[in-house]
Amino acid sequence: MRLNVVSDVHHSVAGLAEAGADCDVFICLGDLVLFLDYDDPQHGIFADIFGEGNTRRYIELRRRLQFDEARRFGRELWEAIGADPWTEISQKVEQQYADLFAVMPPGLLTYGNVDVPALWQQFLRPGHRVLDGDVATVAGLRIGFLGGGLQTPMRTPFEIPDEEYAAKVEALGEVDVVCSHIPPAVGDSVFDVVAQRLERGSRRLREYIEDVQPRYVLHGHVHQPLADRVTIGRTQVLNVGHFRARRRPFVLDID
Ligand SMILES: [Mn+2]
Repeated sequence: MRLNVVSDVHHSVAGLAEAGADCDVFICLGDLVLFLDYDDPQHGIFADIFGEGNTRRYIELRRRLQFDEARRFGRELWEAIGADPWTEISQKVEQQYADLFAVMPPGLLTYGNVDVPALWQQFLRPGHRVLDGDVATVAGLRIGFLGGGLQTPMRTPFEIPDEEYAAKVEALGEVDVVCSHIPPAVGDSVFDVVAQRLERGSRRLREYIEDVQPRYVLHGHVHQPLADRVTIGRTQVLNVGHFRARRRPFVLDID
């Protein structure tokens, strides 16, 4: 059985329709929205609203981990245009979802941390099945899904408390494949060599892998990882890559 998997789409429409070709199952691990791209300050919702110069400054503050200053700067920008942030942002998120779901292949989908689950429903088309904390069985293969991320100072839109994430992990039971937006907490998987920072992986997911030993764990979230594959016992943990940069799916053949 062939799985074509994408993650971290970040409003990249190019190549998305084709990503579902020549496979038995298409899977998307979320992060559909492009809010802020550290490597591309001209694009994304923040740049659309405030322009490239302000975006560069905002990114610089966050790169230096000055999150309070970045938030203050953001507040000043919003006050200057006199708009309600959520109204503005949600309209732009909806536009990005409309663009993406129009070409999203039918398949199994879960949320990233840069997603707004409440806004997905209206854009789903027939054949789009959303799973988060539950299992799909395809040709006898049990595939468990874990959406979203854990809480960080970045305060991206779909971050959940550790206990809530752990409950979703526990709800999976035994599966053959785990599809999770974030990786397990393993040093080489969570370190981004370009951003030079550790992303948050899940310790509970790591424990689950040690106990249950699924054949594969497929994840995204870390755009430029130190290692895109690690093994934990018999389990292969594979980073499927940053679709916005790759423009093609990760292909996994399972016998
Ligand atoms: Mn991402």
